[in-house]
Amino acid sequence: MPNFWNVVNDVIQEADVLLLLLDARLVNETRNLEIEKRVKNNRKPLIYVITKSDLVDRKENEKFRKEINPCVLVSAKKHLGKTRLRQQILIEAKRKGIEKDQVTVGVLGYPNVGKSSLINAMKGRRAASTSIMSGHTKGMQMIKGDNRIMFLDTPGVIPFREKDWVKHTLIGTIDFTKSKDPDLVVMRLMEKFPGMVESYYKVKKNEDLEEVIEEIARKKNILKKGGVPDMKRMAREILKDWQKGEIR
Ligand SMILES: Nc1nc2c(ncn2[C@@H]2O[C@H](COP(=O)(O)OP(=O)(O)OP(=O)(O)O)[C@@H](O)[C@H]2O)c(=O)[nH]1
Ligand SMILES: [Mg+2]
Repeated sequence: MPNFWNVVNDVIQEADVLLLLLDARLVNETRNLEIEKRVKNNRKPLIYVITKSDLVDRKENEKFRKEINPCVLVSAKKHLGKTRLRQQILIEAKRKGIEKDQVTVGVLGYPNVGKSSLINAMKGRRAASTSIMSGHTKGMQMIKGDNRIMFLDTPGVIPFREKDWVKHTLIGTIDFTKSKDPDLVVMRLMEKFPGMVESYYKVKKNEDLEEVIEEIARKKNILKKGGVPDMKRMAREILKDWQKGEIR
């Protein structure tokens, strides 16, 4: 993936207020301390925005509210939290003494967390291009939200030295078609959310996670020659359903 940090740095300079978007299913995993540090060094206000809140129980995310502040829960898909977010942006701008008619808001985060989708939801129509494939937005894009707010969409970035490809596949930074060992990722998913995959595919829980994947493959008839469950192909299908937000 190309290095987009130069775009992110420019946006941090340019914006009055920054949003750091976090995926509701992986809030801690999508925090980016490098972005947070850069925003802080520039003395700009930062609002944490938990996206895709339609994919989790509300209760799940309430606990994060205490740790990360200020924090707004949104769903671009269901159009939730938009008014709260708008208010919070204007509050932060005022607190910072920004007197301009129009506040410039930089939208930052990991690839695929829903930056472009949120901007579209705030605007009320499609203006920023979105995709299930990560790395979709490739440069900065200015999009007028309304007469008070101008959004700057950015390409997603991951911390410099972070090489955790399993985590990146869970987040969707690496998409399911490109994952080398999808079975390892699915096992991490099952460890993180016990019972979720099993209940989605309606199979019994089993301490042996490989057997769970095999069981699902048998049920779905995803088999190799000779009728043996095709673990890798099944795991890739599971990842696809996860990345598309079907499994929850
Ligand atoms: N369920 C659900 N899915 C969402 C929501 N917001 C975005 N998505 C999905 O997440 C995927 C990525 O959305 P984008 O808006 O393109 O994400 P991005 O952060 O701009 O991604 P890059 O430009 O690649 O960094 C798409 O498949 C969207 O449909 C949401 O609120 N709920
Ligand atoms: Mg985008």
